[in-house]
Amino acid sequence: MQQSTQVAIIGAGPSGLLLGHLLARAGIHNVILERHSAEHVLGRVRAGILERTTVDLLDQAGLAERLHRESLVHDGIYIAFDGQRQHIDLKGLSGHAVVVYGQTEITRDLMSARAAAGLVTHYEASGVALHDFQNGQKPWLSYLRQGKPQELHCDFIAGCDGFHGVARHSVPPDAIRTFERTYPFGWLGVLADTPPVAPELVYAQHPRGFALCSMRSKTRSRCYLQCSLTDSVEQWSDELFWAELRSRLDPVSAAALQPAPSIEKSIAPLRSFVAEPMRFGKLFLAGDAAHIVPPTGAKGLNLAVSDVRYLAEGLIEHFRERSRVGLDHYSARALRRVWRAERFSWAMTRLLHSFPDQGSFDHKLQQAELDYLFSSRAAQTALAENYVGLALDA
Ligand code: FAS
Ligand code: PHB
Repeated sequence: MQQSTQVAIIGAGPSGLLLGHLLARAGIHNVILERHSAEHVLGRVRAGILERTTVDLLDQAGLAERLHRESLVHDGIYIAFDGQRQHIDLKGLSGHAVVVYGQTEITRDLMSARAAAGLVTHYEASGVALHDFQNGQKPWLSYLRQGKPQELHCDFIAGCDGFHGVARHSVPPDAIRTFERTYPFGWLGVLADTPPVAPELVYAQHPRGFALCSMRSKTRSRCYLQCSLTDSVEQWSDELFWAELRSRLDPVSAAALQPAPSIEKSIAPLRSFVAEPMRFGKLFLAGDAAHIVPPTGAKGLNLAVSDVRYLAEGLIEHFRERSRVGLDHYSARALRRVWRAERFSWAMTRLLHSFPDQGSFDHKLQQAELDYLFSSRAAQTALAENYVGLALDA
């Protein structure tokens, strides 16, 4: 069966759903092809911290009503090391706070808005393939739905299909450059109905490894441990997880820890990755399809949102004013923000994790950097302004 639309979006994660919402509000027809079911997409537990620019965009798009009802506003974070817990006053230093609201909830809000608007999302669309996006012809997608071949003809394709998606992998190798750094460890994450150990997030640097105590509400915690890449979830009982977390925290946080049964437990590898450019003829990449950051800086989801903002602006300008300017500048504009977030996420990861090949000199450098951070308002201000999110087009 053949369908037509103005923008064909691959992926119903935050990037694809938000782009579809912004385009529809501007009267631009779009169809999303998602390889999994909506339940599967919602079942992935991921990000939790929103920058002010992300909340502003969700507000402008009429998507933030439940967010404002249910989210938590945090004016700071804690960094624990060497048996102490120090506070970084994000709001006092940068003028901005961050918002705690799980990616799952944003995805749920976006799915509800799309369904309410009667917009088309084909879930469980398999075998998506991209055609004619670079040869000046009209691009189109082929895919299978319930085993039956389908075609989706369009003016543009948005690759919002994540790191392992098909869009980036459809670009001829000589047309794309990739930059990558992998890390010799992963993050073991646990979601549990237990009160957070502190009123704000606690990032802990410890010789046994990094730990993070985040949250989804005042009664639900999301905690992480740096773990080996060879670890499996099965090796980590709840008891072992909570005992190891307690051993890596400062005494005040450790004393507040209340172990509880895990609701979700998963291991994610860490990676820094950027593909350049983010446009290939009529194909545009956005979000994890184009870049990945280690989650230490809480940037992944927020970067996806700023990509989508820029891409939506360019597409709306194209369809409304027949102007190419926004689309021609999309890649360079997005990549400037991407690389600043890549730098910050790498720096936070290097500062707070134990690297297996790290010698005693590197360890002393880490300690000296933390010591300097907590003796310098300038250093804390630099961390704060990056953590809350740099101004758009700064
Ligand atoms: P996504 O990967 O979320 O969505 C892509 C969608 O495309 C998926 O639904 C996928 O099923 C679909 N898709 C893929 N291939 C397809 C195909 N061939 N055909 C059709 N559909 C296809 N960020 C943070 O800020 N903090 C965190 O703590 C954090 N933790 C993370 C943990 C994990 C395990 C991962 C993988 C990421 C994490 N991130 C975190 C980053 C994450 O939140 C991403 O930045 C965010 O999901 C980006 O959204 P999308 O670009 O929509 O990509
Ligand atoms: C989360 O709540 O999942 C979270 C928070 C901050 C991070 C990473 C993950 O840096």
